[in-house]
Amino acid sequence: MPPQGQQAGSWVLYETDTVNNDSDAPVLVPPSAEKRVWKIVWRNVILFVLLHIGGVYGAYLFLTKAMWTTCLFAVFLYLCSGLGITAGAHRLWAHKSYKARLPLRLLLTLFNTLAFQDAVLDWARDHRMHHKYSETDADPHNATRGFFFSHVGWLLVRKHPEIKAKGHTIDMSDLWADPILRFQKKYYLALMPLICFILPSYIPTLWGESAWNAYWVCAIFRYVYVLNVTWLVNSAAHKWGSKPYDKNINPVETKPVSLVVLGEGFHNYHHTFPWDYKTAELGDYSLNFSKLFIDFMASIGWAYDLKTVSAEVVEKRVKRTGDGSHHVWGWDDKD
Ligand code: ST9
Ligand code: ZN
Ligand code: ZN
Repeated sequence: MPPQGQQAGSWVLYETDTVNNDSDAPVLVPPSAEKRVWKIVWRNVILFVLLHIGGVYGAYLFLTKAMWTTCLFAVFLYLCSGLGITAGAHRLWAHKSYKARLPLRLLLTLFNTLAFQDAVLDWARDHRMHHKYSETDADPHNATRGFFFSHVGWLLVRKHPEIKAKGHTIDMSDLWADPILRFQKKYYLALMPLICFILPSYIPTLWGESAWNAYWVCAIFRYVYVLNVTWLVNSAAHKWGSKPYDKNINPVETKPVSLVVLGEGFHNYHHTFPWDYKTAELGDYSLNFSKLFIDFMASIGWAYDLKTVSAEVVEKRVKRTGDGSHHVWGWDDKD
């Protein structure tokens, strides 16, 4: 049983050493794994199990039976729906790391609905909680509860009461002011099935693909794939990798994850500087397709006011809180 007042999963400063009871000095208590009640939502468990079985079947058809044009279309849908999350829900709406003109906001709303990760207004609310209360019970996918919980388990159980209790501290008025996002939320139950499942199953029939293959490959497999790579940011990118910018937090830098999530695996940087539109220090295009997309949109004037962090600020932070793995340390050695 944790000491009274301790919030499981977070570092808490105590007035006295309640563990050894022998000091009046404040102590830091590490994140604990306090037992939590899992109120399982069986409907979600069943749907996600069926969805993943369908995803495996879709992957089989992708590798063996589907036309190459259908496979190419599935990859195209992966990139579009991925951008709807990375460039849209995440960098534009949750973090306001750049601004977008109407055509881009419309395009990203379409892409976002294709990704079916719930309405932007809900996604961004959870994500703002994830940053503000990172790795505490008020973080919807609190990574201190283990890989499975942060990957998918959090979508299979009722939310921790702390999320609802602290939820009111998150200001969402900026996003509620956007009529496009209100429209998406209001009509989500009609728009999402049409854009995420029906159109991807129909379009490949225009070049002679069977609706069966199109459904399993372009709708189900593509959806399950994008879900899982997105979830890797919450699980793997909070677990395995280096911490060049802040060694005191769990999020890490991971290139393999970055590659599949279009540039979102530089997670130690992102949690340190969440307002940077690159979500990475350098934003190498090969590992950051989302940056390429936003830069292109900026070049045609659809994106503007791109926020970033100066090299000086990054370097200072690296030296103050980094784990020593950043190349800045190498430069120091040469000086
Ligand atoms: C999905 C989302 O998969 C994935 C998000 C991943 C995020 C990744 C972030 C990493 C960085 C970006 C990297 C991107 C990489 C992309 C790569 C792409 C290639 N604040 O939720 P309810 C209150 S979705 C404040 O029902 P339950 C509020 O009053 C998959 N308040 O809680 C709310 O009412 P309302 C498809 C909050 O009943 C009420 O509580 N979708 C907050 O405990 C009830 O909320 C699904 O499968 C908050 N944050 O149920 C749906 N939250 O909303 C899955 C709640 O009316 N979800 N409140 O205001 C569910 O079924 C349920 O939410 C539940 C919890 C069972 C999980
Ligand atoms: Zn995170
Ligand atoms: Zn973020």
